Amino acid sequence: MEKLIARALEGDHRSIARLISLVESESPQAEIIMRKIYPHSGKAHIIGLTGSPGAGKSTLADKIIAHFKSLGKTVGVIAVDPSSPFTGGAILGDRLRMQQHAVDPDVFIRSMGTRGSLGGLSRSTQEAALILDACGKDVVLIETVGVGQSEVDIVKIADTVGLILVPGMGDDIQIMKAGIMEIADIFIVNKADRDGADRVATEVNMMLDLLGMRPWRPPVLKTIAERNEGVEEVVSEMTRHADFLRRSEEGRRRRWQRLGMEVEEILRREIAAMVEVAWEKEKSPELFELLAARKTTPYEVAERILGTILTETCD
Ligand SMILES: Nc1nc2c(ncn2[C@@H]2O[C@H](COP(=O)(O)OP(=O)(O)OP(=O)(O)O)[C@@H](O)[C@H]2O)c(=O)[nH]1
Ligand SMILES: [Mg+2]
Repeated sequence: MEKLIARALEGDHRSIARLISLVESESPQAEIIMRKIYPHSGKAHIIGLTGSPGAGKSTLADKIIAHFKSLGKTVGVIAVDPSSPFTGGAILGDRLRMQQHAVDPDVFIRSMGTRGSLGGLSRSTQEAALILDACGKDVVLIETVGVGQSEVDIVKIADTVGLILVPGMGDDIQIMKAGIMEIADIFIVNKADRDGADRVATEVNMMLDLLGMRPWRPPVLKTIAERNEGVEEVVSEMTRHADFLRRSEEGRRRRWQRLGMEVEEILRREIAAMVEVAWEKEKSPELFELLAARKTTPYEVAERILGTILTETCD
C-alpha cells in the first residue's frame, strides 16, 4: 500500500487508477488511502462541466484538455455517468470522444457512477478528485450530466462550475430551474453554429443582471466545441475564475464551506458506523416484544443506546 501510494503521488497513472478503484469500491483501505493522500491535495484547479445530455460536455472537455495541455498543465478527467441502466452507452461514448487524449501520458481519464452520498454525485467522485489533485494534476475536470441533483452537487466539489447550454432545447426553462443560475461560474452556449445561440446568451445575461451584482459576474461565452471555436476563451475565463477565488473573500468562504462539509461527512460516517454496531449488539427478540407490546418506545430504546455509545466513547 505504501508503495502504491508513493508511486501514485509521483504521478503514475496505473497506481492512481488502482487507488481510485480501491476508494470507489469502499475497500477497507479506502480510509488509509485518503488519510495519506489528503495532505498532498489542495493545489489543483477543480473544474465541473455540467449541462443537459448531449449539450457537448465531452466534446468541449476534450478541447479544454488540449488547451490546458498547450499551457503546460497536466489534466485529470472524471466523467460521471448516471447509474441508470438506460444510459449505459454514455461510458463508451465519452471514452470515444475523449480518445484523442486516452493514450496521452499527461491526461488521466476515468468514468465513475453516480450512486452515493452526495445526492447525484457520489463521495467517490470527490475522493477521486482529491486523489488526482494530490497526484499532481494541475487541472481536474469533472463532467456531470445535468439531471437532477448532480448539477447542483458539483458546486460542492468544483472550484469553477461551467454550465453548458445549447440553443433550441428549451433552455429558458432549463436556466430558470431553481439553483442553476447560482451555481454556474461560467455560462457556455455551445453549438453556436446553430440558430438561437445569441438569444440564449442574451437571456442568460439578462437574468444575471436581474440577480444583481455579485463579487463574480459569470461571463457568458459562445462556443462551437466541435470546431474548437471559443474554447480558448473558456479556458482563460476558467483560469481567471481560479485567480479570483484565490484572492477573494468569496473564494475563502467557499474553501471554508468545503472543508466544513468534508469534516461533517466524515463525522456522519463514523457516527453511523457506531450506531450500526451498537444497534446490532442491543437488538433481541425480547426487545422487539417489548416494543410491540408498547412496554417501551423506540425513543426510550434509542436514548438508552445513545447513552451506551457516549459512555463507551468517553472511556
Ligand atoms: N452542431 C454542433 N454539434 C456539436 C457541437 N459540440 C458537440 N456537438 C455534437 O453534439 C453531440 C453530443 O456531444 P457530446 O460531447 O457527447 O455531449 P455530452 O454533453 O457529453 O453528452 P452526454 O455525456 O451524453 O450527456 C455529438 O454528436 C457532438 O458531435 C457543436 O459545437 N456544434
Ligand atoms: Mg458526455
